[in-house]
Amino acid sequence: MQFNNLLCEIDGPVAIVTIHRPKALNALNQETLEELLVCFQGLAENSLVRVVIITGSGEKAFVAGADISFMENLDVLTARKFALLGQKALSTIENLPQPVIAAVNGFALGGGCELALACDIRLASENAKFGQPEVNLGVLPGFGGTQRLPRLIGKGPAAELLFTGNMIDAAEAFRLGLANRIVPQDQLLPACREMAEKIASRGPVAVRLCKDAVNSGMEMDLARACQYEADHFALCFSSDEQKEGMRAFLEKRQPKFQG
Ligand code: DAK
Repeated sequence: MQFNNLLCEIDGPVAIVTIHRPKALNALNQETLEELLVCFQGLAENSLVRVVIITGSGEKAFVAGADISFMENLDVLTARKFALLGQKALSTIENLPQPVIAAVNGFALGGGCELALACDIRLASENAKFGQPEVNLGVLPGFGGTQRLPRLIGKGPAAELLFTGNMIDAAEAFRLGLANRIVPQDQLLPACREMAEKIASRGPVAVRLCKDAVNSGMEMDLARACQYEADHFALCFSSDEQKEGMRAFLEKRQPKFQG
């Protein structure tokens, strides 16, 4: 797939999507969001891709936010259209059948932090900085940040970040549960790739069902969510994957999953 603001490489079972607008610290304008949407819609249909990593170009920024020069002169209707486009792109990433790992390699601010929040797992470089500075610009987050951040780190810590617009470093993001892990900058992509390859080696149907159970279950009460999990668990027994996984364990060998 060829894009103006994205690079998408597929290497075996892992796809790496790089947002590439280095002059604007990879800020998200309309074209970049449209490309992200098309790119992830394509990856959703590619059954050979088992895990996706998303990162930003360069060593300074993951994504420094929605593009402020693009947003400055939006009117009410185009602002709403822009917010809906961003939300659609991010919900396509969140609901991608395959797991998505954010390699947060620098500033993840505003729409950039919201993009990282739409991913399943976030690994941060030591120089990463997270924040929702929209209130400094006289707006609130428009790509789901007011909803995903409290769900991930809890209402109080999310409210503090959202209302103050404070930027936090990788250590604080890790303490809050916003980053799963911190790694040196030069180890970030290798660490993401290692995690991606480990996930890709597991039962692909089980991983997809697991992701759906986590995401869908978070929106249900516990009883319904456990029922949903039980239905997904039962579904695994219709697959060759379950037979191969359990047979391999009993035969004391590594499973060979076909997907
Ligand atoms: N948009 C556009 N350009 C940006 C940018 C951004 N978000 N962030 C940085 N740049 C550009 C800078 O303008 C600069 O361009 P030139 O001057 O070289 O042409 C270049 O990237 C390098 O940036 P700096 O010179 O500022 O670099 P520094 O190292 O000094 O500072 C920084 C790095 C990340 C701390 C700083 O650039 C910064 O504060 N950037 C803005 C961060 C920010 O406020 N992000 C949140 C954006 S607001 C909604 C839809 C969406 C949203 C809200 C509502 N609706 C439609 C309702 C989402 C909003 C946001 O994400």
